[in-house]
Amino acid sequence: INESRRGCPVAHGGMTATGASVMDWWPNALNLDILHQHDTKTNPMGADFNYRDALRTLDVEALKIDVRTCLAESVEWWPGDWGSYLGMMARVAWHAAGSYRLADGRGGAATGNQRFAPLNSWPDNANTDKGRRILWPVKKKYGNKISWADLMVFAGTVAYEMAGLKTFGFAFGREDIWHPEKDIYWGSEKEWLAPSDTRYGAVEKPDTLANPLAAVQMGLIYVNPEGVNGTPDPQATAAQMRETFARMAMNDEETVALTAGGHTIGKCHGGATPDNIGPEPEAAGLEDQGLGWMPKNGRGIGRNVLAGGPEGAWTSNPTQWDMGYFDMLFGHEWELTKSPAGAQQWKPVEIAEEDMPVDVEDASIRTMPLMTDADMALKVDPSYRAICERFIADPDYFSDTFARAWFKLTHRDLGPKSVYFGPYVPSEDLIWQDPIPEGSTAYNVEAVKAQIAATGIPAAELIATAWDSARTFRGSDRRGGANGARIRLAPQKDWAGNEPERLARVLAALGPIADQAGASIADVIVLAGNMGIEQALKAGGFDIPVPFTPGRGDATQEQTDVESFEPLEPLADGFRNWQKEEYVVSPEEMMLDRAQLMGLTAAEMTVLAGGFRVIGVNHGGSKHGVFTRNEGALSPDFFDVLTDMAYSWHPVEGGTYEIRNRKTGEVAYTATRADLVFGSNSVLRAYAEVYAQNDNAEKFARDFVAAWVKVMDADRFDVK
Ligand code: HEB
Repeated sequence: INESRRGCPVAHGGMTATGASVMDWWPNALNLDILHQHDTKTNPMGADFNYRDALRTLDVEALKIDVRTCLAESVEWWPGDWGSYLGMMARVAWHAAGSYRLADGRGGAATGNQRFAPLNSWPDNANTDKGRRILWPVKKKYGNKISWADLMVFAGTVAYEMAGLKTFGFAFGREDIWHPEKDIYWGSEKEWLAPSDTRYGAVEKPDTLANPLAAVQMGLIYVNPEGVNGTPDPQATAAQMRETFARMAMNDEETVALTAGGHTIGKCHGGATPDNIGPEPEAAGLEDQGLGWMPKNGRGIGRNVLAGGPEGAWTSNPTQWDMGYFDMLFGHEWELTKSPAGAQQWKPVEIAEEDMPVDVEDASIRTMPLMTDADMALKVDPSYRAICERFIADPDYFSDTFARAWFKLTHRDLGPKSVYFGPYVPSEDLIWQDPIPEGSTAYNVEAVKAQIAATGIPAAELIATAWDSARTFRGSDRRGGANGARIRLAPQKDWAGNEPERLARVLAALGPIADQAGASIADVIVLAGNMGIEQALKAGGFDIPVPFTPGRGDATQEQTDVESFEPLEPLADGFRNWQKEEYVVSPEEMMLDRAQLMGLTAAEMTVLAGGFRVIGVNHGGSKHGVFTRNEGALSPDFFDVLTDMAYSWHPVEGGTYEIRNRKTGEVAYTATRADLVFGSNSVLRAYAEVYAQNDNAEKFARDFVAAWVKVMDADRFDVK
């Protein structure tokens, strides 16, 4: 046998299950893969496909009728509870949306990521796979005109409508991804549903939950229904709920409305023992064809389904939107019991026969209702209880609060109103949408430029102001960015990263120019930044225009939910070579994270950082990484020096570095980790070499301008 072929008859590229990845060998190397997700090669629709255009051809009313029919017609392979799929689809949508967290804007319903690992296989998502499979005929019929992401949320919303809720509205516009996301940190545990202890500083103090996480355990959407670490204690569960829901910007009232309203329809499925079900989808056999949790030993459908563990419905009429949840919770005393699957849950001490929900398969059989520990929390926690009492006294208020909270839950991560599509989009502006009034394009750009020039503000200050205004953008939930000019409002105007004193000075000069021209200050900030770049280009000997797209609007302080903007504060900005404090995460990792949120590629991150250094836009005027004798002019000098073997590199106290002349030992420059990573990481170094090459100076300048413009326009969904 040919030695090289022994052991394996095929090429190794296909052996995905064996061998260690590069990251496994060198776990401390920066993993730049997060910048290169959702590439055209993974997207079967091709570069020309535009989901918004496809939506324009969608017959929304016909789709709605088909979804309603689909939800009302029970299929044999997975019969609907009480003959329909209302509860199931509502949970599919809620679990899609509920993975969102405010801290980094990641997670949520806007990408259809529930189709992929890890979410498709999270223990808490058990049987959402059946929900999507039940929707498949509808997806197949409407094809490219409706994404999975939209369809799942739409189906959940239609489910509540079918139950009798007056919904607040619905917007289409979620575009599917085609492979699992690589940028979302779900926790460091290696075991599903591992106890919460490692994600908290102290489990009994919910606010010590590690950022950016929102869920209390690996593989859960939110809190553990059986209690903190599985031990029932509604007051302790309430504390975790409060923190967990706050991490997706839900207050107490929204939390109560969502939980009570959520559980007004549907049921828990604990009607079998765990040994009856097979592995989750990612671990299941080929014969399971992408489905998981399949019944293995005996009946596992209808009343014998197992999903989470607890068993039973919350209300007497679990397919109807009504006040039944509160009737049940407050009309009875509750005691601990266990489901057939062995899960902790609460049951009424006493209940009249006619108040018991009927069996999902046989309406002549009455079954025991349940409350999970999280439901009991609504009754036990004083604040939650007061909110329940208000809802009980005013059912219309409850319905409206739920409908609004459901809309927020399912649209929170979709982005600004300008991306909403379809006939059901509510006209009312909501504070969490970060509303921005429409801006003008009818002003004389050249005249404004002349006035900006007349202020005499140095280019670096104009660039820094524009950059700081734009850099808050995060593609994860499409919040932040230069549009709206919220940099001049609380809380942003006072953020240390924005150099408040310089910011106030620049804004004081630009504000009147905007007013006078009828332009938004948001536009003028960006235009001024562009002029700064043009000046640096010129000083570097380049004659390259910096394209400008007018039309941004100016938000007011009243249109700004100060608290919800706090997570957008930059704690570090590798591009301006700054960090607020020392963190456990390295400066280069923080730069990588920011670049991913801004939608930059690794090459764009490289060219921007290297260009910024020599223009001299470091925070506080620091000289780290300013590898040039000609500060202010755009040049590839940063990359020149970085790749020049005439120097050697030395760590010094305070976590910075000296770049010394190898022969004389003289210190030529100083640097941070956010500088030297471009020479040390093998992939970034490859890009640094491209920009250091003698033949690429012009390319460097053009790539720099393109990356700059990309950041300035990242949030312009109104013109995309
Ligand atoms: Fe819920 C279901 C828990 C919230 C909606 N939940 C359910 C269950 C559980 C729970 C355990 C069962 C599952 C099965 O299937 O088995 N939740 C819970 C918790 C929480 C919640 C713990 C936190 C507090 N939910 C919620 C919300 C919502 C909901 C927020 C909405 C809005 N859920 C729901 C529904 C259901 C459930 C609809 C039903 C499903 C069916 O039917 O299938």
